[in-house]
Amino acid sequence: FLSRNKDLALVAAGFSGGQGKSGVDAGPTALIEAGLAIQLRDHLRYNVHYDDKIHYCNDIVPDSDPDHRGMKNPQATSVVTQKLSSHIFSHAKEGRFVVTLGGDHSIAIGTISGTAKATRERLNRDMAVIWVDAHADINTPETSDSGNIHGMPLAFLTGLASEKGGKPFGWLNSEELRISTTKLVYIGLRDVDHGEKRLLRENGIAAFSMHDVDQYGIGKVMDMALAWIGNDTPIHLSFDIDALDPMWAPSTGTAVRRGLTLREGSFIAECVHDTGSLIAMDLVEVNPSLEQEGAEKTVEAAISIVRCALGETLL
Ligand code: HAR
Ligand code: MN
Ligand code: MN
Ligand code: MN
Repeated sequence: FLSRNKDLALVAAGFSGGQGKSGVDAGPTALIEAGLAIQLRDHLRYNVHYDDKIHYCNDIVPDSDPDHRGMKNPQATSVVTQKLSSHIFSHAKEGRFVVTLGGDHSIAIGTISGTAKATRERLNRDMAVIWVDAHADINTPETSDSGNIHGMPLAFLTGLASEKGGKPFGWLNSEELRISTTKLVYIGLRDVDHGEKRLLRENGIAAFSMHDVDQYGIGKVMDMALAWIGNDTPIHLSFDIDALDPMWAPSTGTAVRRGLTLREGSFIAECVHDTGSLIAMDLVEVNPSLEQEGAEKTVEAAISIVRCALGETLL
């Protein structure tokens, strides 16, 4: 359904309200300034739709945003992700491959709900999500210690943390915006909270931790991950740069040691491209203001992950 699709929408989602550190809103600008859009056009020969705007940033947030169920910035994050969701949907329903640059990982609430809905409308299929991250990002507001929504997107997207209509994330109640826990696969986990471990176990969610990467090697892990998803299932890849070891990606808000090498991260992206089923990707949590002497390295790593997911290194 997608092979040889060369129409690509590039969306810059510079939002930082899903966590507490400023600077991650400048992630998209750093990636664009380092030449990402030009490389996708001239080198990888995509027909890139990019409106030269950093969308949905911190400028549309409400004046007053009291905590709700322990969540910080609930209204801002809701407004931003809901706008992002319909923007992503409008690109994806035209059959464009959508690349979204974050921003913190809360933006995946918008990107994944948008592509899930478009995939249902356009292909009449349920989409799978490959979540590459040091963290599981599946806390409910009640299991979260931090209240940071970037640690919760998958709880909202799977319905594990649903809200009543009228509440900040009540807009996600529509089934067409959600994904099934059976179609979610993790790779790279190494910093998972207690409540999250229980959610993964109780819902039988497929998760390949760094321990599994060491035990089986990244090649076998990708075979198993893709076998779980099955052939001909549309895939949304959500790649948190903190999945990589801080040696490769130091400029990120919650760096965790013992991570993927740049080569392993690139291999994941290549394998997903190689399925021919990739319909969208997010590249999130690049924060150029942290560990500034490593910012360039982090940006380069992020760009090379995107390029690999778009087929650069395959012969
Ligand atoms: N699990 C922790 C929390 O919920 C940390 C979340 C993580 N940070 C991220 N997301 N960068 O992957 O607060
Ligand atoms: Mn656009
Ligand atoms: Mn994340
Ligand atoms: Mn993370």
